[in-house]
Amino acid sequence: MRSLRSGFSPASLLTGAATLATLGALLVAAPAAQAADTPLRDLAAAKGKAIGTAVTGSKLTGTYGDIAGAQFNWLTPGNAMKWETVEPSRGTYNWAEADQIVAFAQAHNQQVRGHTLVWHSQNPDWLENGTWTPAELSTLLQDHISTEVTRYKGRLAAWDVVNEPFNEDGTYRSTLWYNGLGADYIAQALTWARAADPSAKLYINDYNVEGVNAKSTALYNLVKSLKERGVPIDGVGLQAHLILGQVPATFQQNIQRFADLGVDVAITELDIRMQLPAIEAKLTQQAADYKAVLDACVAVTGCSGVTVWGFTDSDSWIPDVFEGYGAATPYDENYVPKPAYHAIATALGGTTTPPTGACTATYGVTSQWNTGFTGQVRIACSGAALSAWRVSWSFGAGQRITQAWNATCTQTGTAVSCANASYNGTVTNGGSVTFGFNGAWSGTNPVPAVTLG
Ligand code: 9MR
Repeated sequence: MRSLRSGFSPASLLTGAATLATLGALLVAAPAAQAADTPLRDLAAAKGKAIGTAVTGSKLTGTYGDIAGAQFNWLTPGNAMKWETVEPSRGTYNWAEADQIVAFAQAHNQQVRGHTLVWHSQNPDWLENGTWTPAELSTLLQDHISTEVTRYKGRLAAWDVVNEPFNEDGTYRSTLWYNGLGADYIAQALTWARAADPSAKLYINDYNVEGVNAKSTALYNLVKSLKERGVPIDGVGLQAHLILGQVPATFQQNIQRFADLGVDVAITELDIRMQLPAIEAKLTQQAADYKAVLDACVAVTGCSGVTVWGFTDSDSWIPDVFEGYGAATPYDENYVPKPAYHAIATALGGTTTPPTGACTATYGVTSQWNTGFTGQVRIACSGAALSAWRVSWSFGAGQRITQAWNATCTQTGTAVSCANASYNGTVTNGGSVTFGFNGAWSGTNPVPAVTLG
């Protein structure tokens, strides 16, 4: 349904150069109850723990950048430091995204976990499809590690040197490296990394090693023997890609046994996926699961901290890989903190009372031309619901709404107020409603702060 609002000025005719629209510029109105909460990074620091997130460099602006900078004290590049990213063709390096993330971290007083130097996945085709003698493979690996670790020498606190070396039964995974160099590629990689940057902590990182099982025991035995041999190994990364309701009962015991070996333990890639839709009962269970993971790390001195694998559901690998699953991170896709966020805060000693849920309005400009623009507002609920809504904002730069649809909008001076139409007042828990409008602008067209009430 599309209804023309009466009572608005027609779009004024403007002259001058057209300005390119900032497509999709978004501003989220965070519920007031959450604005005063202590950032996770401050809570974690008070406990001497790291709270980190994987990030995508190109997204580190706007709300995504604000949250990444404000809430976390560690960052891991999700893909930017992988071999296929940094050396897509042999001898041609691309450090742009990795450099950007490291600079962002430095600007925000954050530590960086480098990820990852030796893996069976996300290698460039030239490497994966090449035919190499063991000697050539060894040289390639040494050069790669030396080049990348040296580039960030002194600026990274830790490296996931070797990623995912084991099968589920605890045998070594058959990879380019294992097949070409034997199991000792791990010791060699660690030794080369130490030589390139003696100050970075060196980790072996794997998944499905959170509880005591055959795979984590193989990792345990490897770390034990590396230490006995004097190979540089400082820590183990337990990735923790978990499923709702399935935090292993032996999680803390497992962290403790690694810590007792004298290595750091980091939870490096935490997410907890659920079958969609993300109804309230699942979000509540997810919060309990997040809390169990954080509690286990807080309880063991040798657990250095927890990194989530993306902090928002809009930047998570889960929906792409597990069909029908998602909602695995602490913020929903509109950057609204979920119960899981508050569970992390609570586990880190936060004292605020978490709101049971929230609805937020998000304003975006979807297209813009020299005299006009089309905007949209999305109202989304997570852990809460609405039966009617009104969204208000102030157009500080003289913008005028000329037409609205899926809402009844009025504008008095700069003040705009849009209420639900007869058919879209209900926003279910986990659901959303969108309305749109056309407007006129001149000079600038900044995104206003919107209020949902
Ligand atoms: O988050 C990463 C995603 O963007 C990539 O498409 C994917 C490819 O395998 O890798 C993801 O990160 C992985 C991490 O590097 C190692 N552990 C498993 C993670 C999820 O696949």
